[in-house]
Amino acid sequence: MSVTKEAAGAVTVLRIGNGPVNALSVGNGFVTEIGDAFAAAEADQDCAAIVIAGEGRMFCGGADIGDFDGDPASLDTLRNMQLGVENSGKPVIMAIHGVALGGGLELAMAGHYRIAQAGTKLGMPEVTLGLLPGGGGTQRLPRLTGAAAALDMMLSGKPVSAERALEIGLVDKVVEGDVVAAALALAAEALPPVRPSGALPVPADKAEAVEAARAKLRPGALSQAPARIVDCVAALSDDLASGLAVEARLFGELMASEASRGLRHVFFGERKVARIPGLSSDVRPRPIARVGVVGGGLMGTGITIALLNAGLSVTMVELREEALAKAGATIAKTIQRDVDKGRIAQDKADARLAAFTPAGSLDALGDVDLVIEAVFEDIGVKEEVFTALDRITKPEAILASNTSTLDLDAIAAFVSDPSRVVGLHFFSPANIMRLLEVVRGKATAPEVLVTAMDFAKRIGKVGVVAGVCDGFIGNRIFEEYLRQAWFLLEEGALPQQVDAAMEAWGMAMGPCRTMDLAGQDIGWAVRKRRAVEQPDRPYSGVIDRICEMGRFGQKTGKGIYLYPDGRTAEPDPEIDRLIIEYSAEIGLERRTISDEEIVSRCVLAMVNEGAHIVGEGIAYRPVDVDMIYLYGYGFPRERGGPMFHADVIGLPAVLESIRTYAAGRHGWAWEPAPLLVDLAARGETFEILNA
Ligand code: T1G
Repeated sequence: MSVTKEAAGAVTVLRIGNGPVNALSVGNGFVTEIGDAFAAAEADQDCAAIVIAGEGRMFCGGADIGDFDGDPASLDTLRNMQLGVENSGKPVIMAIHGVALGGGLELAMAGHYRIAQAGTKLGMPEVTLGLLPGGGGTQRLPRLTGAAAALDMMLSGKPVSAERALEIGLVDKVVEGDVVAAALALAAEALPPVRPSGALPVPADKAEAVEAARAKLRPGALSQAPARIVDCVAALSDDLASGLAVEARLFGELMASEASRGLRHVFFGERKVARIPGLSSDVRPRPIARVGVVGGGLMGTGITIALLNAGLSVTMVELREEALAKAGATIAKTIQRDVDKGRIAQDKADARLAAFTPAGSLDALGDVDLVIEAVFEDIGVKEEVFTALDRITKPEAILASNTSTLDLDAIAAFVSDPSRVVGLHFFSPANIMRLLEVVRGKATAPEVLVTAMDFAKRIGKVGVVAGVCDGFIGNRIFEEYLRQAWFLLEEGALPQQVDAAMEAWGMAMGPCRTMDLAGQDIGWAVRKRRAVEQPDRPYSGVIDRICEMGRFGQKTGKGIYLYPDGRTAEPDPEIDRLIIEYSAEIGLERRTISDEEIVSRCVLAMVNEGAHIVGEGIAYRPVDVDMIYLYGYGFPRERGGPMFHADVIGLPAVLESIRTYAAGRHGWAWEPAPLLVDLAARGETFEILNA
């Protein structure tokens, strides 16, 4: 952590440095150090102007998110430092490069002038953390850019380019070269007058922009940050201090909110899961340049697109000529769609397509660094493929299976050196879903695991390590969630009630609709297999009755719901009747089931299975379970994940509910996880295991 001072003639250059993103940490004294260095420069008779710049690769990535679990007043230190900058009697020029985000952009706006290096990103991502810009951003940004542009930045959380920042008045100049030199040149030209952003007038479009933004707010949203941001802009007046006071108060409310605590947990969580406990940092990833994908079906195609989008060279092997041609056409069409939608330029699309090589034989994979197998979920087919790959590929090539239901250790045994086998379980659609379960087999070498995790980050996925068990982490939990959903149907709920309750609670999609989308036949296959492997853990038979009718969901036009237009789910009275008749058939008197019970049983089923999984060492930490459920199963980010949510409820209360269910119908499904029992008894939380 440092603030270095350099005199350039009559200009003092302060460079701020604090870790990888120059986070404006109050806790470690960094903000105070900036304030002290600034005050010294201002008092320096030989100093006529002050330039502030960031050390390393960026100006500043924001306030320190870790500071927010403490006292909200800690931000006053940051606010006061920024006011000191803004009220300086000497002109202050901000030299911005890399990124200026959140509190970092607020610091830049406390300056009198802003010069940005071309390529810089400037943004207000606080809303993604369930917060609002609490360091004066809601009061200064609209004054610089107008209320509409400011609200767009603060409500979307998306950064703007340096050029866009120039257009809207957020920066005064964009330069190609050294941004500090440009700032010094500005100061040398003609000493610019001080120009406090906070002294600028309230933007003329305030009322109209606030009204338009309010109209777009979602009243039932789990995070109230968007609404509070609009409130702060509505509070803009000629009295800057009163607006800042409203902002500080509302920031404190949001900081304490469950939604923000959940979102901040996710921010750190998605980075924490990248760390493999107990692995020496000198285990380095192998270089991966050329990848082979085996299988041109839905998954193989999606995986190939994801890899091409990440700039990798991919050879797809599909033995069936027609399927290979179809996959190639889908790949080309998908990449071209990104051009048509303005997401990428044509030359980038052409480069991606040029990196794709279709092949009809596994012999084409002789020089790849990694193979990802995505063939039919049958152990015999896997054996054929891996036996051939063992013969054809380089000894140092990593062999990965995308299997979601088969035993990875059994697959690894088909290879003479099983240490090079790992699981890369993608989620469909593989080019869209960010989750990647990295399955470590008994024999998987540490270097292979590290390479797989590095590869996940490189292709823009959230990689989470899972041990080998039936369903790894995500699907194993998902099956307990579905088990409760199907029991609820036979006990008295109907599909639309179960889905509506879960979606009102925050799930992106209810269980019935989800399985109609994924394919009821896939769930049916799992239940058939488990009926043999785990006969003492039956599911409700009601869902199988629907499958026996050939109603596999959206892809067959009918599932639990009807899909008259092929996409929109409509309740089907015939299925409602089938469910009611099924209850009678098994002699079960249906009862009215509350939405609260639906949510409680579905969510606590996830929590309990997650606790089993962590306790068994299949997941390293509870936060790994959280990230899997957020990025693979549509769990609401504002609730942080199943395990984080259990901590919010309190583990003793969670255990009490589970014990109540364990004493009830199908209580065998509610065997409390030993880890949960232990933590609850000690008054501890899952969080303590995330360190
Ligand atoms: N606070 C604390 N730690 C942070 C941080 C932050 N703002 N930003 C990054 N880190 C850590 C991160 O956890 C990781 O740690 C390391 O830095 C590298 O991060 C008052 C209230 C800036 C685009 O939301 O978007 O200001 O895992 O791997 O890929 O109004 O970090 O190595 O231990 O992500 O190069 C607003 C959050 C905060 C921006 C760089 N700012 N950060 O990406 O590195 S709230 C943000 C990012 C606020 C004010 C409000 C990205 C990045 P570790 P990284 P990167």
